[in-house]
Amino acid sequence: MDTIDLRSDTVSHPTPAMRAAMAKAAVGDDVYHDDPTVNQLEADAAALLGKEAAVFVSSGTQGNLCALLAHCGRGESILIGDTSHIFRYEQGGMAQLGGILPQTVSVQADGSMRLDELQAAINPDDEHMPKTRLVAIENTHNAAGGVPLSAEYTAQVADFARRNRLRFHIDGARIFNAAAAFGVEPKTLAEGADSLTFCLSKGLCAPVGSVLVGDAAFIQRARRARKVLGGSMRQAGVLAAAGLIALHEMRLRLRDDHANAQLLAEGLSEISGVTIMSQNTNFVTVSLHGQAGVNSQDLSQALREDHQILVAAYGGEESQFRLRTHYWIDRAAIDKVVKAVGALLS
Ligand code: TLP
Repeated sequence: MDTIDLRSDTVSHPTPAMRAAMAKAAVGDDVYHDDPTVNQLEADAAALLGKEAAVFVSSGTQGNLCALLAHCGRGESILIGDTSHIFRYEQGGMAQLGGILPQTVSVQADGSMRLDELQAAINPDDEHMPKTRLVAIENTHNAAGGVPLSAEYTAQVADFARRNRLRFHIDGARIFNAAAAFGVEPKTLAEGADSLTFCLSKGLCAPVGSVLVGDAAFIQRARRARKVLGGSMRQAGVLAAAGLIALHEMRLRLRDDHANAQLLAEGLSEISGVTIMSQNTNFVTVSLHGQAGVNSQDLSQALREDHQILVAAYGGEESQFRLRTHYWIDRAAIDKVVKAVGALLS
């Protein structure tokens, strides 16, 4: 990748090892459970997350929706963070397609939801109200700036769910970043959850795919949901082959991305006009203030045109932009970005 693309970790391309593995992947018809590479990916994913079974899906959005459709019925509701990806950026698929209602709870700066607020949001057993069926958390939390949620917090939510007879789902799109940040095994962050979706196609570089894990009966229901969503694939082993490399090799290097994000934040913080709003895992959120003399849209355009550097600018008066590191962003790229921003704001 010649361009330095920091808009998201979703932009990461497959590695040469992935392309080679895809070319020689053993395949079969996955709807008949005949694809050995998909079967291997699902077995390995389930083991890594400490669950009985797994299903390979096309995206994080599809994995989350399959989970909600498998856990909840029409007219039931879920407790979900007000800034969560599932609530804000998945088109309300649960309501559009499943008749499931979201009941939002505020997400705190550390990505958590307060347990007393979750408790207060549960509907009483009253025929006027949708039955609250599930609680979902997001780890790492995207809108909170990639902040990882600890195993202790996850255990508290699991306990809350058990006491209230709710199912517990984790949108773990970046669960391996959280595991790397805490230095724990991924299964530690899934303990007590009934289901978890994780993505192979973000910082892990696979071209396509996510995996949903849970117990065997749940995964059977999720497979039915995947089918009706048009998500059952045939010779998907070519994709799963890249997924296996993501799971076993790329997962183990995420700390490099976190270190690079830290370097980037440190470098940018020296530039006058720049404030680092947050730096967690592989995310850096930057705000420009008056001294910068430009807003984030202008800066992002100049970075693109003059330096082939892509960042995601947003916010009106707040004028923020976000950067995310991934496999294709090395230390030399970090230096270039810091120099380019410094030159444009000088
Ligand atoms: N997030 C994308 C955009 O959709 C915002 C990104 O660039 O970060 N859960 C979380 C926490 C996510 O961040 C995303 C993608 C998803 C689910 C959905 O995954 P996909 O894009 O595979 O459907």
